[in-house]
Amino acid sequence: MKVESITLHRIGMPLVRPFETSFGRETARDVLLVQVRTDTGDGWGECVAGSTPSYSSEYVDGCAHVIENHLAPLLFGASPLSATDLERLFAPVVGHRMAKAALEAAVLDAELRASGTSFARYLGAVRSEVDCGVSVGISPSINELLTEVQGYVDAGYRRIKLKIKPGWDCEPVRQVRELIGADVALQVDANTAYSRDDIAHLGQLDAYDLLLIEQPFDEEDIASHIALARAITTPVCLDESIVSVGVAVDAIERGATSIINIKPGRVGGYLPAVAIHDACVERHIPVWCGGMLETGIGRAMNVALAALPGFTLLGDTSASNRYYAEDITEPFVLSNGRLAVPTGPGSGVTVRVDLIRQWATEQSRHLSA
Ligand code: NPQ
Ligand code: MG
Repeated sequence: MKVESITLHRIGMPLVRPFETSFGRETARDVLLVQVRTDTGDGWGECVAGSTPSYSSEYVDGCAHVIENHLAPLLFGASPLSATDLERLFAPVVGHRMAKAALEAAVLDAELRASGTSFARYLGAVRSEVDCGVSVGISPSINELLTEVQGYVDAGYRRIKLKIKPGWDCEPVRQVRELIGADVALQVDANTAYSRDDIAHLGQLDAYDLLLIEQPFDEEDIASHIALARAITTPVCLDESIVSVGVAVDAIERGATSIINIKPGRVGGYLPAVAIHDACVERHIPVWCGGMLETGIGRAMNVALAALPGFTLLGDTSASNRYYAEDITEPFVLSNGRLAVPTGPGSGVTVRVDLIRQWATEQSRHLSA
């Protein structure tokens, strides 16, 4: 396959409700979409970076710049090309995994569409539908949080994840546990908002039968996660820290994490994501698929990934309407707490180019050799 040109589309998608985490509050999703044209047809990918470097060091303008100036030239210079070549091809560019992942997704989509293969089949899915969880933002009040959580339980979500930060942790968790009862799975995500001095405080969460506590400390601070894992009974799960197979194996072997959140964007693509999955399966570490407020493009691919055998915990693979009133593909609709894994070639979804034009926040950029 040969990549002939790349078009970068930038859109703003209004969220159905603001999404607040320990690092900020989003009211719209600023998304970079990547469309590749190859000699065998088109493919689409999505960049999961946010508009500011808050979740991680990457951000949308930075990703667009790296793609245009550093990654696209490498792609145009390589022929013939397969998605499996990309990790090596992009190796001269250090880091910038979200930018690399967006291109990888688009190349993979084009390649799989051309061969009539679905993402699910190609990645190794073993399920035709996946059980779904939902991530619930920090609320203006506990009452509003309880109303929102009840809505998700009523909608059929099988697992609730609460965003926490200092000042918004034990009491909201206690009241949500009381509301949903012992049978609904519950977990929390701090997005690095705590420090090592908070270990005793975080130990109070052990009272609420949580599935896990996700990334309480800095991305680079593996040592504090080891100390926490030794001090509390709630399992520690890393998200932001896990950027590669090497880091994943190191964190597991050192006892920093007993569960891993896999996000293809954070680790450089779907192929690195599968490699982390495989390393975790080998070490009996359960994994689950995270979410980055994806459009239907990334959502379709994530649902396929979440159907792999090691994804034994429920992901943040929610329905489209958790975030968006209208999606840029066919919407993903929850049925009995599950989403169907797409079966069509590539991602299996069709991009609504009319909506991309309507929601564009910048002129599309066309890149070619
Ligand atoms: C997480 N996601 O697991 C992330 C954090 C997150 C669903 O909880 C713009 C870009 C907004 C990236 C909001 C969920 C974001 C974002 C939240 C990432 O940590
Ligand atoms: Mg997280």
